[in-house]
Amino acid sequence: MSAPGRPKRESSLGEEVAQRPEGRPSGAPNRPKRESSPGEEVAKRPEGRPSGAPNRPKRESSPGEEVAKRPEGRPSGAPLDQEAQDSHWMAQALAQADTVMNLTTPNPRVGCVIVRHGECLGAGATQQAGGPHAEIMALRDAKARGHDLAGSTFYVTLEPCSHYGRTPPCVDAVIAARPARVVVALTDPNPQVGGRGLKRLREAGIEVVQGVASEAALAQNPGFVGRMTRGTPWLWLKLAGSIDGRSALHNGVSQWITGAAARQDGHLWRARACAVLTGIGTVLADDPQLTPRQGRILRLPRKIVLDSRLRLPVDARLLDGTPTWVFTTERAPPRDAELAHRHAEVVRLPAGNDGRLDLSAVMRWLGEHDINEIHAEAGPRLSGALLQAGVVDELLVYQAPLLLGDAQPMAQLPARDTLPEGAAFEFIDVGQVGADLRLRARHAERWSALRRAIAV
Ligand code: AOF
Ligand code: ZN
Repeated sequence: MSAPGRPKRESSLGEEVAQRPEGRPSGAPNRPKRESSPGEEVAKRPEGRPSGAPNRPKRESSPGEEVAKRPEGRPSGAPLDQEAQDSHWMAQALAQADTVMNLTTPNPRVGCVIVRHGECLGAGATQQAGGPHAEIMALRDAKARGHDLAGSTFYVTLEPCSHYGRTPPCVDAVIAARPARVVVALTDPNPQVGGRGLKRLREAGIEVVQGVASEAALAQNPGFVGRMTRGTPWLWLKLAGSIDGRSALHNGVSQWITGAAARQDGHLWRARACAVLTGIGTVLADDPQLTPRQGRILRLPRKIVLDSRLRLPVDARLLDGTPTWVFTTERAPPRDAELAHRHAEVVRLPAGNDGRLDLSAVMRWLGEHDINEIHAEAGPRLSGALLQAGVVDELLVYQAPLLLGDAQPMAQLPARDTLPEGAAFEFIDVGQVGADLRLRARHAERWSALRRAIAV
């Protein structure tokens, strides 16, 4: 936050940039006052998960948050039947996965707990790609505590893998521990696994239960499941503006529309994504860094710039050594070598009919290059184009309690003569962040398609 008397200007992406003449001092009248320090508020949140605003609630289950409060061990009160026990312990496994939301890409976030007679014997979550999977971490934890695991139950949020990837098959290690049961939330949509892990367990005489808390597990890994089943990443589009949906005044001035807490919350979402995507218009106007600067930064997301004429300046602030892809068309000038020096790889794709980048082709390319989740944060034109191209899976919208009147929209979309049939998006989380609202809405059809693809 800027010190009094040293105003900073906020870029349209909510980043502070060097002061420019039009910058309004931070104490300006229409800058809402925060009741608590947003920094503190964010710091209190559990690890790395884009968070929980105070009055968060609603329709999407947020397993990590709920179970984090529960003590480990036998569920309290009357003895639970098998189904209730399974959902209790699967919630613990989901909470494990929640701790690695910002770590595992391109692998899914998976959690595992090993239980016997109501006692947790070991727990773990997937590590960085190339590192151990959740089951191996839980096995190591149980071993370190001296437990023999014969007759135990493994709760895993994804089917144990059966293939040699960067690591050996988890299913062999699980079978070797001689559990009586393995309970999984999702089957693995990776065609190299695809049910073979569960088959191996059954063949070894282990009881297998599948489909426990599968929707919550899918919500932790929409990108991995999307990439494996439809070939493209899961993309959320961050928008910020006023309650009348405006992102800047008619003259382009946009600073301090949403407050510091909302901007910090936006950074938590950057930290979670595999890549942060923006357009060249925003880079030229605001020179953003596109780095996450809040939450547990366990690895840096890649950066992606959509730049059909390859105008990206070599001294752009976002070129800070983080691997970057610059998507352009085949006709763009040959600047590949100078950008390569700045760790930016130029990716040339055929232009669409309008001479611009074909956004669906960009998404397919990213899916082929192991990108699970994209945080898109751009100006009204690219935001509108992403929506028009039908590549937006989720909206992450911050709205300040201001009305800006006839001004720039959050997303530039063509006028319509009729109302669209049925709402494309459905709210999954609505809450307040500082003085602003945060709305999350998921594209209903794209979510249903994901659920169908993995039989949830
Ligand atoms: C599991 N447990 O915790 C995860 C699994 O290259 P590797 O060896 O790391 O394998 C990656 C694949 O393993 C990934 O594509 C997915 O199918 C599965 N992820 N499996 O048993 C885990 N993260
Ligand atoms: Zn595995």
